[in-house]
Amino acid sequence: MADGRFYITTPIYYVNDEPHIGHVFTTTLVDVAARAHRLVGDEVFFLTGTDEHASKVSDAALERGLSAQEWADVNAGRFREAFTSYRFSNDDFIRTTEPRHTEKVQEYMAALLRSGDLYEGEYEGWYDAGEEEYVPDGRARELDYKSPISGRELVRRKETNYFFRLSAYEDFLLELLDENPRLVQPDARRNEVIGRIREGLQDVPASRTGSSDWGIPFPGDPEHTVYVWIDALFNYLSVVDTDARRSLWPADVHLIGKDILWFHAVIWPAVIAALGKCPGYEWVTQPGLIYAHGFWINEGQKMSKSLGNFIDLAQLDGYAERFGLDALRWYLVTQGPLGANDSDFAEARFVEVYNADLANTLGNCINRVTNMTGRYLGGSAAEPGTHPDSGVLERAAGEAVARFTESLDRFALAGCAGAGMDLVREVDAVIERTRPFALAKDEARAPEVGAILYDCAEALRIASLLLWPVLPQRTEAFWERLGAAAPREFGAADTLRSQAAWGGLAPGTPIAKGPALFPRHQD
Ligand code: ME8
Repeated sequence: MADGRFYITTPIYYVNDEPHIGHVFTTTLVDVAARAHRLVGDEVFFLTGTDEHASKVSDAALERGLSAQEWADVNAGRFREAFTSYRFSNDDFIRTTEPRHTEKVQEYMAALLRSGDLYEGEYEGWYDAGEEEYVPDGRARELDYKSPISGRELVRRKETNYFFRLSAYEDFLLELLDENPRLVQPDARRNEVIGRIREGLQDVPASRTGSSDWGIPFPGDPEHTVYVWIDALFNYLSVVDTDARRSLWPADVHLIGKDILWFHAVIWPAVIAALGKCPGYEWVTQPGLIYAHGFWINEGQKMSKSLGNFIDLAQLDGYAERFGLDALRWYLVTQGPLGANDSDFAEARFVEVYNADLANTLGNCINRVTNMTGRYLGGSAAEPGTHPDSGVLERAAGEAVARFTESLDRFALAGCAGAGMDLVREVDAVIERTRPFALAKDEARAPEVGAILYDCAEALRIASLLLWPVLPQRTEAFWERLGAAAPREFGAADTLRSQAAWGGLAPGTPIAKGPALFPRHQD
């Protein structure tokens, strides 16, 4: 990021089923971060995609009488379509069945075999079939031999496999985490990871054998396929391991859910370190941040396949139709489990937040300012000038921009959104204090009215820039009313710094009234 490049990833999602709120949530957060970084002028690369070689994919295909590839194609198509309809701004979409990925994975595995970090051996342990992972013995006992995710019994399994020498990386990982306190966030997650590493690391399987040949053939031993988790993690690397993209490495942010923290905060850094020691891969260095968010629950209940209560695309689309896509994004980002805790997705809360923030604050403030500009100023921005609250909004806008960039640096996306919305609240406060609607009755005070409304419109212009990453559609509609180019059309020189400079709104600019951007929702 220091070099103005910003590479951010979502997990790649399993294609045993269609997308649900969890997938939309993580991808929305990454979309917001990607847009925010583009806004501050970074060259952004936003990667998402699908993880296809899991046995739950081939099992689900079998149940439907399809080949694993056919079923993967169906669901990868659903993910792609959904992500297009949600207007995510991803720069690439990787499917792990694509040759650009499978060929690279074979090269990485071959290099790790040569270095000795992969070896053939026998393994017996407690296996969580749904999650496709072995659970260390001590942890399996703590979990009462049940999967923490699905609740199903862990099974005792024995196999001859290739293994990754994770145990050799215990000290390395503890040092890495110690020297880079921001590598794994939030802190609660970081502490959890450190605690578990201290309990001791076992080597982990890197290949599988069995009835199904669904997977990437293991180099030199086609009886084996590459273990799906190693295959999947490598997507972050394979996609940018080309002459044109290699300079994007390392990823600045891997955003994930707390369910897959271990793979990203322990196995992945160890694999990176192992590969980085291999000739030709010295450039493969550690990521900037591995950020694990919490989970959504549904109306107070944990979501699970067995309960059949996942908030699915049909429900999310329903919210987007009733309230707009931006409103759904706003709810996900401002009310979602961005930190270590879980959040409840509840319809009543959605409506409450929509009305409070979007209808009564942002939408209403834009209405007030554009209506008053129409009524008192003939519909265009007046000259700036002095009034009793002069300087208040200019200062507030400067502070909001600073808070936005500072929040972005900490990956505090709700803070970025809050910076924009608090500036809108400041505009409301100035209107309440200065009362332009009352001053307008006295013709002698017309310049003051013009000056107040200039400040209000200018602050709203800047607030809408700060809100753009979360509310791209409606803020662009507002910008168009101000006759300004939308942020998506910004050139390289039009970054937040230049565009948010106070005074960007030229006097005389027509400020069109328009339909309510966020109509109040009545039950
Ligand atoms: O784990 N709340 O894929 P996956 C919030 N393929 N986010 C949720 C969620 C919830 N209730 N449920 C799921 C995999 N997620 C692997 C990843 S990466 C190299 C391989 C989100 O389809 C969250 O981001 O099970 C979680 O990490 C991800 O979906 C898991 O998606």
